[in-house]
Amino acid sequence: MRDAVTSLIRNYDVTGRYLDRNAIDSLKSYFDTGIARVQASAVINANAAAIVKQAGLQLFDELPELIRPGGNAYTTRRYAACLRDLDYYLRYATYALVAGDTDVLDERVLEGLRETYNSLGVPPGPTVCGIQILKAIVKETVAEAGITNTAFLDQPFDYMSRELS
Ligand code: CYC
Repeated sequence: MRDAVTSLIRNYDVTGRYLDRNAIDSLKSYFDTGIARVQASAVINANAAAIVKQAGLQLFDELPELIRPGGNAYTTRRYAACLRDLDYYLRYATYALVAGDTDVLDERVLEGLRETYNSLGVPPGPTVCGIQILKAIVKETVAEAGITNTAFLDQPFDYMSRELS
């Protein structure tokens, strides 16, 4: 599992280079957002249950066919699996936010997930919709907590969305 610093060092080490201007700029931007990343993850952590609950309500409100007979989230077991998946996405997003790197998402969330979803008929479009709803609620919640300069919040959610599309 890599973070912004170990990823960068690995890239430079492979080619035996000293850290150049680009490296310094990218390290600087990571460290400059460091405190805000930690604060945002603390806010998400404190509100995780409410964020997941609201995201689920909004998802099923926008796509009610998911919870009707024949929908992939129909039956309480599958409804619960869907909320659990949203909770996974949120929790791993906080790890990626603090790490400043999406490697943890590849390794722990996305590896093999598309195949699993395919075999269970979990629809990718609505899953991506759920991840984007989570992102919007997270941005709102973090902004309400008074944390500014939070452009970095999009990355893990958009990355998971892209990989599942
Ligand atoms: C199922 N979601 C699953 C399964 C896995 C994951 C492995 C199959 C096994 C199980 O049911 O537990 C996902 N597991 C993960 C992830 C990790 C992991 C991401 C990384 C930590 O360990 N259905 C919908 C919605 C969507 C949904 C669009 C919610 C956003 O219609 C999710 N996932 C969903 C559902 C199932 C599922 C309904 C159960 C499908 C079934 O068993 O028929």
